[in-house]
Amino acid sequence: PHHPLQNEWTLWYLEIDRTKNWEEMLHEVFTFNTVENFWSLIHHIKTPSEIKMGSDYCLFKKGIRPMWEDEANVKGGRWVININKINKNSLDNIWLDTMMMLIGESCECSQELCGAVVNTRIKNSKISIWTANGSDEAAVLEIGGKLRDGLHIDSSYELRYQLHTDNMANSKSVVKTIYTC
Ligand code: M7G
Repeated sequence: PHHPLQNEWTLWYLEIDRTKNWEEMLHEVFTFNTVENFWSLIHHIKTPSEIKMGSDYCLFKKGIRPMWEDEANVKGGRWVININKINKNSLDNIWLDTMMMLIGESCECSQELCGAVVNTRIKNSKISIWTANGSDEAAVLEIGGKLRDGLHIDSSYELRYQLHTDNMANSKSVVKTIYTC
C-alpha cells in the first residue's frame, strides 16, 4: 500500500562545476508523492556528506524551482542553519529530518513552505528552509520555532532568516538577517 503525501515534491541536485553557470549546474532528479517513493529515492542516492563538496541538494514542492526568481519564492526568504562545527552525521541527519518535516506537513504553516536546500561547503555547510512570504513576521517566526523543535537544533546554534531579495542584491557581501530564533 502506498501512503500518499499532501504534495508532490521534486528533488534537485546542483553539481559543482566551475565551467558552468549556476543554472546549468542545477538538475532535476526525481518527483514523488508517496512515503514509499521518498524512501526508495533516499536509499538510492548519496547523503549530503558523500556528494562532491560544493554541491547542493534541494527539495521543493513540484512546480517551484529552487531559485530566488521563481514566483513562489520571490517575496520569500529562508531560515538558515549553519552546520560548520558539527560532524558529517549531523549534516546528514538534520537534512533527513528537514526533508521529513517538509513532506510530513505536520505544521499548520506547511502552506508557507516552498522547500529546503543543503549546501555542502568546506568552511560552512548550510541547511535552509525556504518560505513564501518574508514580510509575514508571525508566520516566519512560528516556522522558525517549529524548525528548532522538530530538528532538535541545539540552543548554541542560531537560526537566521534572510530575504531572497537581499541575497540577490549582495551576492558577495554579508546578507542581512531580519529575524533570528
Ligand atoms: P549559494 O550556493 O546559495 O551559497 O550561492 P554559497 O555562497 O554558500 O555558495 C552562490 C551563488 O550561486 C550566488 O552568489 C549566485 O551567483 C548563485 N545562486 C544561488 N542561488 C540560490 C541562486 C538563485 O536562486 N538564483 C540565481 N540566479 N543564482 C543563484
